[in-house]
Amino acid sequence: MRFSEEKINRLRECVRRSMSEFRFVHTAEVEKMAARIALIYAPESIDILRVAALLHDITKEYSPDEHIKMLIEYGDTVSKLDRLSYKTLHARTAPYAIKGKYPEFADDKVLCAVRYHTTGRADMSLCEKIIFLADYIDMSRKFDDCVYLRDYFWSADPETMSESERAEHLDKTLILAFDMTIKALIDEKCPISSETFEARNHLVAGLCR
Ligand code: DGI
Ligand code: FE
Ligand code: FE
Repeated sequence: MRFSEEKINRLRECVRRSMSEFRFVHTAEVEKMAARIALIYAPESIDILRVAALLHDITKEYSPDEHIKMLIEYGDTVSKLDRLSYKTLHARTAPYAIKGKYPEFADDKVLCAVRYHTTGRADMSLCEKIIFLADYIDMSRKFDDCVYLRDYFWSADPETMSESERAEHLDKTLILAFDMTIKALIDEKCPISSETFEARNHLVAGLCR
C-alpha cells in the first residue's frame, strides 16, 4: 500500500475542514463506495482510490471565476465552451490544488482519477472508472438516475462474476451513466464536453469488438 491508514485518516480530517458539511458527507460516501467497488475490482489500489475519492471535489466550492483564474494562472486555455460548462471546471482545477495543498498525495493515479471524475475520457483506466462510478452512485445521492445506476450495478452481483464479465459489467454501467448525463445535459440545453463523448464512444466501441 502506498498510503497508510493513518495518512488517509489525517487527510480525511484536513478535507473535512476545507469544505461544507454537505460536500464532506458526499466526499466521505464516495470514499466508502470507492472502497467497496475496489474490494471487487482492484483490491491492490484501494488506498489510491480512497485518497482520490477524498480529494475529488476539493475545488467544487470555488466560483466559476476562481476556477478560470486558477486555470489561466497554470497556463491552461479556457474556451467559451469551457466557461459554459462551468460544472466540469472543478475536475480540472482539483489536480492543481492537490499538487499545491497535498503534495504527498499527488500520485499520478490519484491525479488522473480526480481529473476525469466528471467527464471521463477515452480509454479510462480502472481507477478512473471506479472513481467516476463511486461519485455517481454514492449512498448519499438520491436522484432517480443515481438510484437507478446504483441498483443496476449492485443487483447484478459483480462479486460473483468472472473477471471478463466483471469488466464488461463495469463498462456497461459507465455507458449507462454517460447516457443519463448526456440526456440530462441536452434537456438543460448545456454543452457536452468532447471528453464525455469520447469516454462513451470508447466504451461502446469496446463492447462492440
Ligand atoms: O461534483 P459532483 O456534483 O459530485 O459530481 P460531478 O463532478 O460528476 O459533476 C456533475 C455535474 O457535472 C452535473 O451537473 C453534470 C455536469 N457535467 C458532467 N459532464 C458534463 C457536465 N456538464 C457539461 N456542461 N458538460 C459535460 O460534459
Ligand atoms: Fe465532482
Ligand atoms: Fe463528487
